[in-house]
Amino acid sequence: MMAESFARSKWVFLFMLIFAHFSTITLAEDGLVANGDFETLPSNGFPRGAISDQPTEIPSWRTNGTVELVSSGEKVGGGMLLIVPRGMHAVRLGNNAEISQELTVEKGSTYAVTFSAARTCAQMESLNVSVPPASQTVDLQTLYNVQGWDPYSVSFEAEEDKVRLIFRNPGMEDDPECGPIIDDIAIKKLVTPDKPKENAVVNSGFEFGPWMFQNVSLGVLLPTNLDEETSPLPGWMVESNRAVRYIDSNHYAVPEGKRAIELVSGKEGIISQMVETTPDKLYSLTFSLGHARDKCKEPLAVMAFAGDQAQNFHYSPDSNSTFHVASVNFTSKAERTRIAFYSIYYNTRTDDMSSLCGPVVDNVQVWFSGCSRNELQVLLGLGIALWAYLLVLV
Ligand SMILES: [Ca+2]
Repeated sequence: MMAESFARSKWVFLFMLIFAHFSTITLAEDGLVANGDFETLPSNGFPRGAISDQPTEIPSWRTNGTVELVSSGEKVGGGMLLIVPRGMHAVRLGNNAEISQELTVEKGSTYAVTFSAARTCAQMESLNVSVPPASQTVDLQTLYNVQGWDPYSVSFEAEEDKVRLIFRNPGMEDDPECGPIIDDIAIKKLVTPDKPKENAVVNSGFEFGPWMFQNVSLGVLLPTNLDEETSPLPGWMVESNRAVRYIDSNHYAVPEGKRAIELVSGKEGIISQMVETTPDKLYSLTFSLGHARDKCKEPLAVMAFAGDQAQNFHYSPDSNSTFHVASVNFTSKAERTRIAFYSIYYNTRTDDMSSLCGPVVDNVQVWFSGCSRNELQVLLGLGIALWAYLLVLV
């Protein structure tokens, strides 16, 4: 009897152990990471006023160096008002300071990290975002909009089930009150969409991309990304120094679906993709060219590249629609053809004259449009031969 109950309790214990083990593996869900908005109350309360000597406790995060929890409405030494992107609190990273958090992810998957950042001083400020060994430094020098902060997205491929997401200020400024402010950190597991049969472009409508907060109207900036395998915008690269803006239909006019790209950096903001083509065939690149209805000052125009073809297109305003379709014909030269877009002009909004904006590109398609000249000659030859044959018969 004793032995039996002992055996039973042993099983119960084993079962509980297994259950406890599995319950600790909770994969990071799409959206804010734990205390990603820095609104969780620290055990000793939110710090008040200027930089304290005590290291700041930030729930769910590990810190290193001078990391401050800043509050909305707070001022720094020079009397400058600190920018808190959303909510009441955010963090500021001092020289070489960092915050990090461990995330449980799916090994081998690609994740996009979305975060909001603001610079505090006019100096060169940047932010290094890493999930070792992946690391990317985002330049915060350019102010893309008048509010002084912007959401950004970078991506990484998970090499382990547990990874550490690190934000570090690589700067060494003289003024200790300088250093980027970050807020609203979210992640999203990316899926690469299947390529439709008749279109060679992956993620042609930009519907697959990084996390966007429903109530943030600034879109998400996509900085330089030369690795098409690990891109926050699956299939696409941003092969320029400056960013392009990923926009949503909740806040912008989007030609098709819920997402599109706004080219906000003139010739310095280029998106591209290498598409699969069959050499020596005629193709058409078609895309929607639009206005985001964000008070962007016209004229709006893009330069579209497809293989060795480059053509510019001006957006022509139409009272019935916010976009029209443009196309470029090209003959493929290889098994991969580069398609790319940039904005010809540097546009700003008419209301504040300084927020950057530009033409919208969406629904990019590359489709087989016919035979090459050589093949046409062969067909023509065959046609003539057929006619000759028929004439002989008659
Ligand atoms: Ca779209």
